[in-house]
Amino acid sequence: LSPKTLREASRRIELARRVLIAAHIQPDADALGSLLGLALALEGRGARVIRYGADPVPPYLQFLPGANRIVSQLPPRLPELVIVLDCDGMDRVGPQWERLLAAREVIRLDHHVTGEDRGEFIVADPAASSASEVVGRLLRAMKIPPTPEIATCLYAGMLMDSGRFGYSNTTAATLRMAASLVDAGADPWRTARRLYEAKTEAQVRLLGWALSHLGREDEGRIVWSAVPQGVFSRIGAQKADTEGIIDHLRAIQDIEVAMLLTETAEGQVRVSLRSRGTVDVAAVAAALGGGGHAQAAGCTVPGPLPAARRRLVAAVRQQRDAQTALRR
Ligand SMILES: [Mn+2]
Repeated sequence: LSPKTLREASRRIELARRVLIAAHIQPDADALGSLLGLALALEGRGARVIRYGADPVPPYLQFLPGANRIVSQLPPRLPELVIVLDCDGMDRVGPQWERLLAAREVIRLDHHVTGEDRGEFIVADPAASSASEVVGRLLRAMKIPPTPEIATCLYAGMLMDSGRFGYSNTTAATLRMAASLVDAGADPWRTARRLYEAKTEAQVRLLGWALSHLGREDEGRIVWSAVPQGVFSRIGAQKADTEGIIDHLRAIQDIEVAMLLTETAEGQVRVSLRSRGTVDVAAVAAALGGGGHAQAAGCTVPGPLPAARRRLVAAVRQQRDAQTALRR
């Protein structure tokens, strides 16, 4: 991500008086942290900001400043500028994504290997930990000092997407940005408690079910768990309650790929993929219509669960073989 791109983005954003900011469906801490942090920063400059999210804010993220101001309906007339955050493609915004392209200007700010360009101005750094980190850099370029509220939003996004500063996307720049947000008023202990120690009983039970029903392939190099729709209703869990389960699967020593499959009410299967680095799971997900990073990716495939699982295992093997062939 070049300073020139950041300057160009700041210039375009500074000109706008009315802005709509959106993030992806099934929002996580980075989607909402980057959205809400940027919204507060631009409001501080006198802009009028609409915070848009197609899906509701999960309860554990309702502490983020401004979370209660997110609307799920697009206004009849779009503002001159639309900013889309934490999305590797415009369609991640939800069913209304094509309408957003009607705005005079669309900027997409992200930290994924970017998907197709739909005519928007793209500000993406695949080496950044999170969209929140990229927003932090944008605010620096715009010379906007973060308030404690802005710092809290961005810090939460960075903490979650970096795996509490433990994933391979954590760099010295990540930690410096995080430190500057703590200087600005973010509270590491309070934020970690909100993100990681506010689970419902149903979430913990769902985790227990997923871990006690895990399966393995290829001498344990691939581990998976597949949660049928019926388990959600029996436990009283929501689909957002699967957040974090995949990290427990990945924690098993000597695995190469961990997969979490969850059946939706419509009979589709949502797939989360994690890799220890030997298999590029972004390529696996992309082959099945999804996307993400080399070590963390996802896709949605048709059900039923056993067929989806076999398809994913085959795709992982194929990708592993392709990479082995390349190395020879
Ligand atoms: Mn993110």
